[in-house]
Amino acid sequence: MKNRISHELFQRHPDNPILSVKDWPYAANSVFNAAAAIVEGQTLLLVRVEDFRGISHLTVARSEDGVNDWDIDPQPTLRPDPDLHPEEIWGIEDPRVSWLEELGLWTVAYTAFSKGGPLVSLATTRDFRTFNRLGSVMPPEDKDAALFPVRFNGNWAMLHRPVAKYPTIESNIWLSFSPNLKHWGDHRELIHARRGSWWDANKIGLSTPPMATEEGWLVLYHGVRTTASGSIYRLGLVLLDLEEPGHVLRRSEEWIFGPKASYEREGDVDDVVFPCGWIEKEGTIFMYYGAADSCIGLATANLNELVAFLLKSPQYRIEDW
Ligand code: BMA
Repeated sequence: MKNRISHELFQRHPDNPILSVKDWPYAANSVFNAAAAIVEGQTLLLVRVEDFRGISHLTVARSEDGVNDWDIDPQPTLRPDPDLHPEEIWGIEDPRVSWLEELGLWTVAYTAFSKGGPLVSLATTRDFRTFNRLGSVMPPEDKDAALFPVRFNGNWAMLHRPVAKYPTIESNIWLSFSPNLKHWGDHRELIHARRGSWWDANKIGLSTPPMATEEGWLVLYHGVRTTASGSIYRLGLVLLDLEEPGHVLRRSEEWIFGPKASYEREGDVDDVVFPCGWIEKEGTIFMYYGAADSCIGLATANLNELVAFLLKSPQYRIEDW
């Protein structure tokens, strides 16, 4: 199939990169790592924009078809606010959004770059015009967070990625719970980085928010392979139990998407595909990803194919990792 590389399950859009600084209404160094949502029938991206100081903020782009004719806010939509939130001193990055039907609210989980390192912050919004900050919810170093859209046994749930220093430096995905979105606990390690020569050895992180399917929660994550010439960011899939998200059902062995196109291979940070948002329209997944920390690509996949692929993947055994 055209634009599909080897075994990859996602197909690059022929217009890629679909958004870059050329399209931006104000000067910026790079636009990448965007959250995605369907809001009032339009595709909405909450885009990480890096300015010429190296500090990031978030700006909304809207489109009818999610591919073309983006209507981009003329000024930053959500800027870091270090006066009220000192943890945002070095910027806000990599948002993931989830719709909480019960509250009639979107949550935005984002990385606040504090003097102590990156940490997880939360905000809520109804319209992506005004935002209500809940502040920091996880201490550094922790990032790559997103909420599940529903409660489990009365508690909200969040996936996130702290960095462990013991027994070796290792980054795994954790699951935590909260009664009120602000105070989080009952932390447990959920998905482990593999070891050795695997594509997702030693460092993994959540990519997009978990998506409900009949077979379970579909989770897209990134694995970081360290090589002599830098890191390679690639993507894999996990399926979590619908009722018990702390139970991992399946995990892909092979990566399902990785940097291959020139705009993914070369940029401010080479060899990076970094999705923070995906949406589903009539059985098709639209995955929006930062490419080489410089621009935004779109790749699509059939939801049923993703789930079928995962159901053929081995069952997850925590003791293996
Ligand atoms: C990760 C995050 C992302 C970034 C990626 C590649 O650690 O900081 O924002 O896209 O590295 O540089």
